[in-house]
Amino acid sequence: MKKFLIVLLAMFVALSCAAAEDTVTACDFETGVPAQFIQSGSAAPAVSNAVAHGGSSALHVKNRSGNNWDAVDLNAKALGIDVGVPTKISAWVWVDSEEEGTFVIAKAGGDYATLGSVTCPGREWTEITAEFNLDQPVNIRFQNLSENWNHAEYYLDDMVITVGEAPETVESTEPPLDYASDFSAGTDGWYARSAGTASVSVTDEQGLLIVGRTDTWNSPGRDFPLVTGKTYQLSVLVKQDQLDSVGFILSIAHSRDGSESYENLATCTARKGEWTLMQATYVAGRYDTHVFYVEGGHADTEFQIKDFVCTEQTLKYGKAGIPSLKDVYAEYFDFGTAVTGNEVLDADRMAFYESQFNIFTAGNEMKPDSLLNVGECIKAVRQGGDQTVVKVKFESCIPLLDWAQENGVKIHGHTLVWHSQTPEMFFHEGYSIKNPLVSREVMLARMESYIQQVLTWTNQNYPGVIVSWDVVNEAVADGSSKLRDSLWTQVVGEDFVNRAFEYARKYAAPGTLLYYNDYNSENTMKNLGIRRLLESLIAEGTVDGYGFQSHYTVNNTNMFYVKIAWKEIAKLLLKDGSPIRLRVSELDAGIAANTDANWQAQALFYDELMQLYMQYAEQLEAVQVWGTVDNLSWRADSYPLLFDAMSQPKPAFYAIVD
Ligand code: 9MR
Repeated sequence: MKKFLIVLLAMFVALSCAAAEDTVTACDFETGVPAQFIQSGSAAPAVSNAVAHGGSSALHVKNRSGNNWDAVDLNAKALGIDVGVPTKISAWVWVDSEEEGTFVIAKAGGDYATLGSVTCPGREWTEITAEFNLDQPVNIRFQNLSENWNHAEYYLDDMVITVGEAPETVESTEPPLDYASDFSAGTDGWYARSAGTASVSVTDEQGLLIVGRTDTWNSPGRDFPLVTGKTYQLSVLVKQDQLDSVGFILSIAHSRDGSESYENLATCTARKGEWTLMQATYVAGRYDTHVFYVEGGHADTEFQIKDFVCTEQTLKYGKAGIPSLKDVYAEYFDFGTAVTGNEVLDADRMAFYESQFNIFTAGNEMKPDSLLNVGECIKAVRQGGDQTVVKVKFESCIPLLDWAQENGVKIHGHTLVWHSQTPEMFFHEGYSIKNPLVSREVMLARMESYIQQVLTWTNQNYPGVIVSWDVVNEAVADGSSKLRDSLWTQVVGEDFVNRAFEYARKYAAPGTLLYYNDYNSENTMKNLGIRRLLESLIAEGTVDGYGFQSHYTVNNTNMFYVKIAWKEIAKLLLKDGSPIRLRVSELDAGIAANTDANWQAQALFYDELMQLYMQYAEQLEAVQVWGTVDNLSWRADSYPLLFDAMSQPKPAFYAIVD
C-alpha cells in the first residue's frame, strides 16, 4: 500500500497543438503522514485508525488548544502550488463534534482567504473541494471556520491535489519602490487580515477603516514587492475614535517557503480622535512575501490608517574618499561594528561596512534565543531523551559567518550565556515552563552541551573566523557588587559564570579570546563586582579579557568615572602575569535631538573616548561600535552612531579619524 501516491497524469490533451500537463497527488494516509503536511499551531497531525473514509486510516488533527489555526497545512511550494498555478483540492473531512459547523480550505498566510468551504454535520464524512489560483505564495490550511469547533479534533482522508501548469513568468526590471497610499479610487490593494470577519473600506477622511475585528492581529495589510537586503523607510498615520488611548503596532508578516513569521517595526499610542504617526526603517529579509500591516488595540477596536508610505532607500553607502576607521587605528587595535540579521543581505551595504571595519558582531543572531532549537529540545525529551539533551540551530547566523569567511573579516561572538534573550523553558524540565526548574546538575549539563555544540560547529565550519567570544554577558547586578538574580543564579548558583568559562575554554579553538562583557562599569559598586568576578575567573585561568559595552549618553556620562573604571579594570593581571585584555564591545553615544550643536558635542565625546582608548592600546584588542548607521541602531531615537541615516559620516566620525 502506498502512503503517498504521486500519479503523474501526463494528460496531453489532443486539442489542436496545446498540451496541458496536470500533476495529480493522491493521499490516502494509510501508512503515515506525508512530509508535505505541516503542523500549524499546537495541533499534531498523525495517522489514526479511529475513523477512515477509505481504507483503514486517516490523517488525524489533534492536540488543538482552542484556536482555529491549530490545524494542518499543506506545503504548497513542495507540490508546485505557486502563485497563478491552477489548483484543485478535494478531500473528505470528519469532525469529532456533535454540532454542525463550517470547515474550510484556506490560505495559511497573506489575507488568509477561504479557498473552499463546506457545511458539515459532526461525525460524518463530508467532501470538501477548492479550486483556485493563488495570488500570494502561501501554504494551504485545512481548518474549521466555526468557533464551536475550535477544540474539536478532526480527520482528513482521500485527498486529491491536482496542480496545473505554471504561468509563464516575465522578468521585470522594476524601478525602486516608492509607494504612497492613495484611497481615492478604492482600497488600493489593502485588505483585512483576519479569519474572515473583518473588512476594510475607504472613509471620507481619505483613510482606510477596519471593522469587524475579533482579534488584535486583525489588521489592514498590503503586499509589497520588497527586494532582499534593500532598506525601506516607512510611515503611516493611525486614528481611533473609541477609547482615550490605544496602542498600535506597525508590523511586517513575511513568509519563506510558505511559513509565515512576523516582526514589529514601530509602536505608538493614539489618543482618541488624533491621527498619530508611526515611522520605521526596515531592511528586507530573505522572504518570498512581505505584508506590512497595522495591528493592536483591543480585539474589536475599529481604526483607520492613512498616508502609508514605503520608499526604498536608493542611497549610495558611505562617501568616496573618506578615511577608513580600521586603517586609521590599524597599528593599535581592530575597529569593528555590529550588524543585524538583514543588513548582511545587502552586498553594497556590506562592502561599505567592510571598507570601514575589520571585525563584526551579530547584533542578535548568535544569542541563545537565536541558536537554541526549542522545538527540537522538547521533541527530543518527549521521545525519551534525558533532560540534558540540547538541540541547536544556526540558520540565523549563517549569512554573516559566510560573508565573513568569504571576505576574510573577523567575527567576535556574542554571547554564549546571558540571563536575557534566553528562552525561559531552557531552565525547566521537559523544556516547558509549566514544569519545575531543572536541577543544578541538569542545567550545568545543558550549559556545557550548548557551549560545546556552538563552539564545535563554528570551529568546524568557520575555522579561524570567530576570534573571540563574550562567554557571559551582564552577570553583575546594577549598582551592586553582587551577581544579578537570574534563572542562572537560581538554578545553577553563584558559580554559573565560572562554569560557563570552564566549558568555553574546554571547547574553544586554541587562541580564541574569552571575554566577560558588561555595562555601567563606571558605577563604583558594579566596578568592584566586575573586578571580583574577573579575579575569580583569572584564578581558574579561564578568562582572557573584559568587554566594556560602552552604551553612553553624551550629556549624562561622567568621563571622570569612565576613566577610573578603565584604570581599575586594566590593572588586573591574568594568571600568567600579563595584563588583562580589553575590548570596547558595544560603543554608542546618544544625543537628545539631531541638531548641529548636539552633533558637535557628540564628536567631542567620541574624541575624548578615543584618546582614552589610545592610552590602553597595548591591552586593547578592538573598539566596536554597536551598529553603523543611526537609523538602524537599537537607540535610533538618540542618533548614537558615526554615520547618519543616509549612511554619511557625521562630525563624530571625522573627530575620531583625524
Ligand atoms: O542590539 C540588540 C537589539 O537589537 C535587541 O533588541 C536587544 C535585546 O536585548 O539587544 C541588543 O543588544 C544588546 C546586547 O546584546 C547586550 N548589551 C546591550 C545591547 C543593547 O540592548
